[in-house]
Amino acid sequence: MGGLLFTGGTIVTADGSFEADVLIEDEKIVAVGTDIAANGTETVDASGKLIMPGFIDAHTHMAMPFGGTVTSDDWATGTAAAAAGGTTMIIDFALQEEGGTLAGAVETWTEKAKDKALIDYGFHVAITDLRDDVKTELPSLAAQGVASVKIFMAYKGTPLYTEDDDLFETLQLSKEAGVLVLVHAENGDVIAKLQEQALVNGNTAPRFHALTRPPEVEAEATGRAIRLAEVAGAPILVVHVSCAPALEEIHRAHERGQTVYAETCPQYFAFSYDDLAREGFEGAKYVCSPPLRDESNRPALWNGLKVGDLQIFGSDHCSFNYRGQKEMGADDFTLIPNGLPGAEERAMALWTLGVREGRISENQFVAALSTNQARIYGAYPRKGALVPRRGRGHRVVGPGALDHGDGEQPPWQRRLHPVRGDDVRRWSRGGVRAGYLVYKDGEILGEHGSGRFVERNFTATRGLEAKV
Ligand code: DUC
Ligand code: ZN
Ligand code: ZN
Repeated sequence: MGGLLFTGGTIVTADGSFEADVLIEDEKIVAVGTDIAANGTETVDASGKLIMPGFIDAHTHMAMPFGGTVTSDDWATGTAAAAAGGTTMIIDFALQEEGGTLAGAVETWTEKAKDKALIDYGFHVAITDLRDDVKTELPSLAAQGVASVKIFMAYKGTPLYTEDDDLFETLQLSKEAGVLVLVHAENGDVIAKLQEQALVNGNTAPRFHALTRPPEVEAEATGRAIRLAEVAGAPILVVHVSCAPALEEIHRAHERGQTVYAETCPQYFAFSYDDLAREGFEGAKYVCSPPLRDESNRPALWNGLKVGDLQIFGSDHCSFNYRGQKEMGADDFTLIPNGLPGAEERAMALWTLGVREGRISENQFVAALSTNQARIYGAYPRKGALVPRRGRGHRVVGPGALDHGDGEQPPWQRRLHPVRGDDVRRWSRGGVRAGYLVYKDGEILGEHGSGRFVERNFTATRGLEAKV
């Protein structure tokens, strides 16, 4: 395969920024330096552009059955959206089916992904039924390169919901197996009770989604999960942290020296409870869990990203159409499928609201979108770094231009997104995966099915307890 030489760009890594050329050959970065000779290699003029490691989005839900329907992006449209946002690898949630095994979940998700993925991918398995045979099976995940599992403390009354005893045992078993446990931390019992009371009182509008999931139920579950991990002596990762009280629990754990990783997402910075409370049924577009919060939470979340209490920024891409899907909850907010897209908008949102506003540095931006994701999820340095490497293994690089145009809505953008038309869209000019361009100037150039499964593990690069 021919190479690619990027010239004249500024390399931005998690540690610093510097001027350099980048040469990619045979799917690997072979040189980063100045005045690299082209020798006939296809050259991309990256003057005035920033070159960053390909972004990793470790929080997506493609073609996932949820809330009585299936997310509207499959692995073709969803990975195209991610590629357009500079992302070159996703880690998606493979759901264990009722009565099914963990291997079955990986198999089902592999079928969904393999002919459609445009970029590289991995899986976390969402454990929904910790039977005895599943406990025995869990350690085999690490050997398959699936180094993380997820537990839902919310969604009582659905197969996702998990009680504390199973969460605790999952933490114990995962620690032994070298698997990281992710938690969706909201108190499912309290939410179910508040929802029941809201409906009895005729409170059916979308905004009651937030009013029945107040910040305290997220904070309580976050603190509980962290303490259970402490008892188990296991690391833990809290996904989609949305509010200051939950972040306080994480900060306290860090002060105690506990290994707690935490993610936040673009929707908690771009939108607020006011969007959920829009006129009529418009608020349904903004229903996700944890819900959108009051803007007063934002300074704490920015500070969390800045000081490292929040190490990663994932999209929680979980798209549903307004017509026919969000509308399922027209008379009852509890039936509105939970989720917003964001795989494409994630980096733009963090750049526009974070770096451009001086809240975080461009290096912290790269850390949250790429390097920390690779480190925490066991893919570093094959992913998340811009360094020359010997030997086999493919490398990624995603050059992004800071100018962003308007343009027509590209075909993969048919999903509903509240920021459509906003000035944060379409900023990434090109994305490279396995040494060739998958996306350039609004066009998808890669082939569906060319994305590869990336095995992740913690033994090669660091212990689970290592600091990011
Ligand atoms: N939250 C969402 O908004 N959608 C999918 C699952 C989740 O936890
Ligand atoms: Zn979740
Ligand atoms: Zn999610």
